[in-house]
Amino acid sequence: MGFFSSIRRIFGAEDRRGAVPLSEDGQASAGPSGPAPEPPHGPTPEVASGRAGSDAAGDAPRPLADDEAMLAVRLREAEPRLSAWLAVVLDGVTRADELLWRRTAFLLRSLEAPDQEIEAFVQAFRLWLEDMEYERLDDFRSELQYRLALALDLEDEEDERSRLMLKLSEGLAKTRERISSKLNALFLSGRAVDASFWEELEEVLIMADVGFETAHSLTERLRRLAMTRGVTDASELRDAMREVILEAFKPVRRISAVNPPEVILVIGVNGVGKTTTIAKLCHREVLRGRKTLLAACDTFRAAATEQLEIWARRAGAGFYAKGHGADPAAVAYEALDKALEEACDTVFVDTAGRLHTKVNLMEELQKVGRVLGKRHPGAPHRTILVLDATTGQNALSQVKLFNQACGIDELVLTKLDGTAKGGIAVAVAMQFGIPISFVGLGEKMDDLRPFDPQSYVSALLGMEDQQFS
Ligand SMILES: Nc1nc2c(ncn2[C@@H]2O[C@H](COP(=O)(O)OP(=O)(O)OP(=O)(O)O)[C@@H](O)[C@H]2O)c(=O)[nH]1
Ligand SMILES: [Mg+2]
Repeated sequence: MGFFSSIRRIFGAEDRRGAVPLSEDGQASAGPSGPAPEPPHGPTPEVASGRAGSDAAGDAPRPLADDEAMLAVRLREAEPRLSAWLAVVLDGVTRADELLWRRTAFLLRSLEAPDQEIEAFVQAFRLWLEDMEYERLDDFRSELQYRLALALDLEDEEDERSRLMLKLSEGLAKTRERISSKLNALFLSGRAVDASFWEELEEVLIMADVGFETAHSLTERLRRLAMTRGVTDASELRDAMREVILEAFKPVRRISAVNPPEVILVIGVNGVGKTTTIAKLCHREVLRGRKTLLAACDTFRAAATEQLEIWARRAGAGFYAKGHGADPAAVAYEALDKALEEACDTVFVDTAGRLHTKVNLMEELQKVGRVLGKRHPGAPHRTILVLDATTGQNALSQVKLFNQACGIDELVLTKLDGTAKGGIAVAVAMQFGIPISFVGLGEKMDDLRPFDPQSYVSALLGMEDQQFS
């Protein structure tokens, strides 16, 4: 079981309008630290009703310290969003110290999280900060919010979506810079939709690296749409353009009933970010309370095993390796032995980077896949190809050849933060119809986010003002 089972119930209930589910008297015994609380004063919104005490450990209520009583009032008055609650409880916190632990525990107690789980959350975060050697709040605030959002199952909330939008928008700034002034000039009110319009549009799309074929096909689709709708003014095509690009993205299909562990094979060319992506995905799994194991099937690079082991330790996951030079398929088989024995929920299989054009290396990958399936029927349940967004059009041939060899279920697009050519996502989506599940927007653990086509297209085309104001 993961963190905050009770909170998930609260947020998962029909009443999601609710403000902070602060309980006036439902406080359980003391959290990890801090003074004994007393019930807060002031008006209590409907949230207190019916929930008070439902998940408390049953110990006698403690009085709230003065500052906590004040914080409780401010929490109740704050907008019911995680970032607003954090702004309240982190007021005055500047670094990783006792005040931070006290305030984090206080927030979670206010949300009626069970004491034991609060303690575990705080302890895990504390260890992680020590390990990462982060001290200043600015360095880890985003990670704290990310962990809370995952643990509380709030990732789909508007709050988290706008954080993703912001990140994507920052990440795609370079691409947008290249194309947005041109797009603005194109979709100008009063501009005629004529041959030069279509020509320019195709050029702008090519500049964003959607590729020649995709640019052409997008332009054609938009042209047909303009004709059907009888559009003559370019400004009316801006939203239609968005629609046309969005059609390219297929939703990610999730297999609902797998026999655990779910095995995820991660493949791609050298240096695209496979191991980092596994670390980030593993981090998400662990935060969701899933027992996870990392299998070090990159036996080619001496440092690869060590790199993965460090990530496993940081994330709190299990780890299996045989060392440099071992047969990757044998490592995969034995890692599954261990995962089955230890009743793991999820296994990530890291593989060595390889050129998609090297037949013998692609065969090695196929063998890993076969062996996984032999040990655990149905495995690998998901095969993820990691693509580096900065590589541009070469990504297309990588998708093609890896897909032929292994059958790809999902794509993860990394390094979108550093590219002036973010349009590659459109190209791969349109040409292969393979869903993009996550995007990498930096090197930190919380820099991997579920791919949201709407936010992506808005950020790419510089339309966030219209969409998210
Ligand atoms: N800016 C940025 N850097 C990233 C991202 N993902 C990974 N990286 C960096 O890319 C580099 C390579 O990452 P790895 O995870 O080692 O790549 P790999 O595919 O496992 O590499 P090989 O195992 O050698 O094939 C590292 O420096 C990562 O920090 C991302 O989303 N954004
Ligand atoms: Mg690697």
